[in-house]
Amino acid sequence: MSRRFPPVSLIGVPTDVGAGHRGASLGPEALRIAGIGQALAARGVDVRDCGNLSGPPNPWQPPVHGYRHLEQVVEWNRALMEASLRELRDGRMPVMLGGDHCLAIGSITAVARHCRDTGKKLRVLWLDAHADFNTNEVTPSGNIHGMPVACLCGLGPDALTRLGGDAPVLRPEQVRQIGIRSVDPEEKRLVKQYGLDIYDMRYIDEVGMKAVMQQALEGVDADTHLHVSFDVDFIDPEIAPGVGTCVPGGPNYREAQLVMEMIADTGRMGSLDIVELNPVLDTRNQTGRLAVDLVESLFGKSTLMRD
Ligand code: B3U
Ligand code: MN
Ligand code: MN
Repeated sequence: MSRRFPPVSLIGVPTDVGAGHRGASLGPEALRIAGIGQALAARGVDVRDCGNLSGPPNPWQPPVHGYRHLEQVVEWNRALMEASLRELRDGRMPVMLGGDHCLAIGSITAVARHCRDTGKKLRVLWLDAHADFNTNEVTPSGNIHGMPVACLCGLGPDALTRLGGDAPVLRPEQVRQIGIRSVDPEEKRLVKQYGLDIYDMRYIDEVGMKAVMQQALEGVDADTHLHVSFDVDFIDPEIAPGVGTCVPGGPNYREAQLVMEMIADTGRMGSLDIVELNPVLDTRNQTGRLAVDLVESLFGKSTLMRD
């Protein structure tokens, strides 16, 4: 068994209630078919597949007060928070197979509670094309997958901001966002107001991914729990077309690999979300297979002979 990584629990969360396209609900199965369990086991990681959580169907209704499917989003997130917390308390690393990105509210609320109980410092790496910092007042869509970072920072409905009891779950300075290239006009104002640390594509172009990751990981030490929230639309859609909201100009294969390798090198990743994979929009599970390939790098598979 791998000495570097704790045992892993795969938690499937087959829902797209927070998204603007149907299909992310099929993400968990696409990741399994792409071999996520076997790939981690081959790296020497002790893997348990907990199967899929269950929750309400997607009613496919328009937004109410700026939120689409709030009740269903709360229900799925509550189930995920409880499942993640169980695995964390059992000494295991929850790897959430999403599902859309609204689910990060549940996974990260669980991680934050666990960090509070164990005295660890929490750092969140948000790999995404989007800042996901909308509120019901400024959202262009009402889709809650565009709001999880705001909710975790205390901006949102009580049912989501207080899922675990206390709010806010996160202070903005605990979050680093990487790969961002689509921020809505009012959302831009909010991220500036809250002082979010955003490494957007322009900055990545200017200084390079290595420097970006060194900065994003600065201060991560033995007392840090690193949560990685990996929205698959982070990667350039030329190589990762299987997502609902493609934004051109993302990290290429090598840049994405470097991100994962540098996270693995810290040895501090304690939890992971893999979200927004939409097999309905994919070609022959190309994006699912790429996501698994990148997750292997997160678990220490280096392209060079460094292990
Ligand atoms: N910012 C837009 C689009 C979006 C956010 N996250 C995704 N898409 N995947 C919104 O609807 O909030
Ligand atoms: Mn996202
Ligand atoms: Mn996104």
